[in-house]
Formats: sequence, C-alpha cells, structure tokens
Amino acid sequence: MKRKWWKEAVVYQIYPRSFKDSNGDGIGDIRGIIEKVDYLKELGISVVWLSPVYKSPNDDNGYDISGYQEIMGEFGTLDDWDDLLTALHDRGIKLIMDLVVNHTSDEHPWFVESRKSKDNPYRDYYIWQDAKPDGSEPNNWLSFFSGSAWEYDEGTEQYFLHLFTKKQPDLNWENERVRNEVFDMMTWWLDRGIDGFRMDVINNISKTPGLPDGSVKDPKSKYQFAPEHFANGPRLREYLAEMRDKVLNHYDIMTVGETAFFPVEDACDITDEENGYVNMVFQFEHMAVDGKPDTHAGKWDTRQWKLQELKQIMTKWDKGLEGVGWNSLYLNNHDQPRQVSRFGDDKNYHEESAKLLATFLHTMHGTPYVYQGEELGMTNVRFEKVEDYRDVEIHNMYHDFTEKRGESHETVMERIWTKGRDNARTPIQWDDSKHGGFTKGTPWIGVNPNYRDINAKQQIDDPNSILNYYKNLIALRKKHDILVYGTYDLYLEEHEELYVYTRTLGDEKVLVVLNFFGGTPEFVLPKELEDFNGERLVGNYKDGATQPLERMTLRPYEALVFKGE
Ligand code: ISL
Ligand code: CA
Repeated sequence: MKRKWWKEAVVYQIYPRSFKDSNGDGIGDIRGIIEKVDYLKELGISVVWLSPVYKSPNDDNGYDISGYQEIMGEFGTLDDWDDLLTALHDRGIKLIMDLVVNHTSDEHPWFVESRKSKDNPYRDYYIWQDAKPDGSEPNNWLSFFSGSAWEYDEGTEQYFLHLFTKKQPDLNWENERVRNEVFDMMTWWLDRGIDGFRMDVINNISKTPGLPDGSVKDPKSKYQFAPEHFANGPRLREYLAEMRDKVLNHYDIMTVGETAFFPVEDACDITDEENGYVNMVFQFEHMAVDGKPDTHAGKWDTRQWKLQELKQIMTKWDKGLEGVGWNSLYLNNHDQPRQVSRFGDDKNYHEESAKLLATFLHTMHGTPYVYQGEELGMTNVRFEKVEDYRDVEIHNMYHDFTEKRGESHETVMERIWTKGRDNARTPIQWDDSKHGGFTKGTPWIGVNPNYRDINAKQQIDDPNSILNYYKNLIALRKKHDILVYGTYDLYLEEHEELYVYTRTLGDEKVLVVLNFFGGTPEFVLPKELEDFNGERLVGNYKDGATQPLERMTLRPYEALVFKGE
C-alpha cells in the first residue's frame, strides 16, 4: 500500500450551525469557526470536513443547496470563508468541503426554471414523470424522510423525484449538462484552494432506467424504500470516472464518498487505489447493529446491539478493503446519535467509555473521523416537546409514527431520544456559562443541560480529560506508522465483552484489548500471540496495567494498547 497523507490524517467534522456563534444571533457561523482554529490545532487534527455552508433555505440544514458558489447569509460571506481557509492552512490543517450533488434545493435557480414549463431548457436537470393513469405517483418509492419520493407540481402537471425532502429534488445525472455544471462547480472550489470533498449520498446519483417499483419490504406501507434502484445504479461508475478524469485527478486532494446500502465488494471497487474513483467511503453497516437493517426507517426500531456483530462487520470491512481500497472510521456524525450514549455508558462510565471508543477508532485500520463535541464526550439530549426539535427527519417521522402507525407520543419520543439526528446537533459546549458559551443570544436549538459538567474549558486544563486523551491518541497515530499502515487481525471473535485485535507492520506488532462493557472480564493472551512482548502504549485508566499480559482482569470499559514485536 502506498503512503498517502489522507491515510495518515485525522479528520474533524464541523457542523457549522452548532459549532460557535460569533455575532449573537444564535446560529453558529464561519467567524465562530475562525475563533476556534487554535483549539483544532491544539487537538492535533489534520483535516477539517465542513458540513454545507452554501446558500440554502435550510429545509435540511444546508443539505438543500440553492447556490453552490455562494455562502449562506447566516454563516457569513465568501470573504469570511477565504479567511477560514487561510487560518486553517496557516496552521497546517486542510479543508474538505461537503459536496451535495444528488439533489439541490427546490429554490435553486435550476429548479425554479425547471418547474416553469415542460420545454424549459432546465426541465431535464431534474427527474420529471407523468402520473399513473389513476393520478398517483409514478412509482412506489418511499423517501428517506417519510412519505412518497414524488411530489406533484400543479403548474406543469407532472411529478418530480426527491429521495429526501420535497424541497430536495434529485438532479438528473443522465443529463450531460448537469454533470458538466457539477464538475465546473467542483473545479471552482478546488481552484479556490480546498483540499477535497466529502460526497453526500454519492452512490445515489444513478437510478435504474425506467424507475421501476421497489420490491415490497413493508407490506403494510403504500411506499417502499427502494435502494435496489438507486444505491448502486448502472451508470454510477461511469459518472464517477468522468468526475475523476475531468476534475479530481488534477489535484492532490482527498475524497470520501458517503455510501449507504453499498456492500463492501463495491466499496472496494470504487476506492481501489489503482483505478477507483474516491479515496475512501463511509460505510453504514455498523450503524445498523442496533436497528433493523436494509430499511431506512428501520433505524427507529431499535434492538440491543451485540459486540460480536460489531466485530464481524468491522472485520468484514477491513478484510474486504485490505490491500486494495481504504476505509473511514466513525461511530457518529451529524446524522447519528452521540457515540458515548449509543455504544458506551454516558451515566455510569461516561469518561471511561468515551475514551474506550476513542481508543477503538484511533487504533483501527483506516482514517478516523472525529465529530465535533465527540472529543469532549458530548451526549445525547432529551427534549420533552417535539417542538424543541429542529430536524425535518424527526418531525416527519413523528407525524408518520403517531398518525399512520398510531403510536403514542411517549413511544415516539423514546425513539427520538435514542436515534434522532438532533442528538448530535445541539451546540458545542465550550464552557459553563449560559448556553455553554456557544452564543450570547438564543441558540437555534437548545443546549444540552449537562454543559456545566461537560465542556471544553474544564477539559483543556485537566490532563486526564477526554479531550486530552483524544489529543494523545491523535499524536500517537502521527508518531507510529503501524497505527496507520499496520494490518488488522481479529482475536477472540466470539467473546461477548472483549474486542481484541492486533496491527502488524514488518516485525512490529500492536495489541489492542478493549473491554466494551461495564463488567470485569478476564483476558487470556491467545496462543498465537504467546511470543508477543509488548509495552503499554496507551490506556484509559490513569494507573497503568500492572498485571502480566498473559492473564489480566479488565476494569469496566478499560482500553489497553501494547506495542512490541
Ligand atoms: O440520516 C441518516 C440516518 O437517519 C442517513 O440515512 C442519511 O439520511 C443518509 O446518510 C444521507 O445523509 C446525507 O444526505 C442527506 C442529509 O440529510 C444528511 O444530513 C446527509 O449526511 C440529504 O442530503
Ligand atoms: Ca451567528
């Protein structure tokens, strides 16, 4: 495998609306990010992934773009953005931008034109279809955010396709003009100096020709989630190859494709170092360990996750990509609940479990992503009223589940507390002042009331804080090639509480022993490793391991990493 800067990187994701408000309007902004670049530098991360800051009516918080080459007024100006890029580059931090090109906002000038008439030159920029003879939608597709994926347009008497909200019409990638507009826009940003793209739902851009009905997964529902017709379409590779040849290949950048419902074989193919299209993907299989896989709405039907299943999925992905492609490592982002609440124990072992999960992500094989606030151990939130939530997915789902499924308010709130995206979108807790120091005004979404206990200010000065533990892990990854390039191998596959693996590079070896729960299981060194003699590299308990490596009793959520030969 070749050495690449993006393999050695640790990426930090910023969700600008919730990061830092500089002018007291309650909304995070670009000047706010600039105030915090030294915090990022201190943490040691090497790349920032900035969630959308483009012009947008904010139906889906910026993932509905009405101007690709403009900055959202609430966030600042293009001059502010240029200053941010400079401030990051001055500190040796690269910047990758979110590329949202499966769809635009319905307020994008292309769509405004497109819906004017059937013969408008922009009509074919989007996917328009006639109604069925009975007037119903062209097919049975369910949108990601509840209800039909089709919206009827009275003016021109046709339906348009929207896989996400009805304010996010899908672009028609079959139209060469659309592709060239996108490629020109990408080139414009790259020439402004950015270092790559995170590509939103990029595997959705090619749909099955003829747009046939999706197979029936939920017999009770009128609409069916149909990834078989958009998650791996027949022209996907052709479009990506065109993007690579016309745009990406001309720059030294990193690219990460967000690819849900996309198997490891295909991920391997599109991230192939020799002739793939993107450097790495965000895979989603491990995000379904506590839900119903294969359906999007299945995420709300929660089940207890099992460590063996997580190990099996992570290992499958590692081995599937080994030597050919590359993976991203994440347990949360702006679409997922907070990892310490979901996979750790945010009540009894908050600090231990936050550090355990961090150890896991930073010692696995791939590029780790830190989602803002994760480095502080920020947790899920429980607002009592549905009105206190802002996410369009939550609101649509609330109506769907209370009205169509007849569920009680309490049941649906329970689902939202567990899985809602706003868990990850509450403002960053900078200090213990009002609103956690995020804003001097009224925040656009409530601050998690635990900001007095969990905040950056207090953690910066505490050498044992979660924040400083992240800093240490990030530094270790920079120092030890083996943590980036070492081969991953799983041990004790069937163990219910311990996740044990090695990383191997040349004659060096790292052994990682992770106790994923609150018990005190015994670890016995596997026979194959009996010659291993390692020194402790890092661990999440202050007083290091004093027991012999051959046999140790782990403490709750204990993480231990040894390096040797
Ligand atoms: O949000 C999810 C889980 O509820 C994901 O399934 C998500 O819908 C999917 O990963 C696509 O996400 C991306 O595109 C969406 C946007 O709402 C998300 O924020 C973005 O990350 C539409 O642009
Ligand atoms: Ca602001």
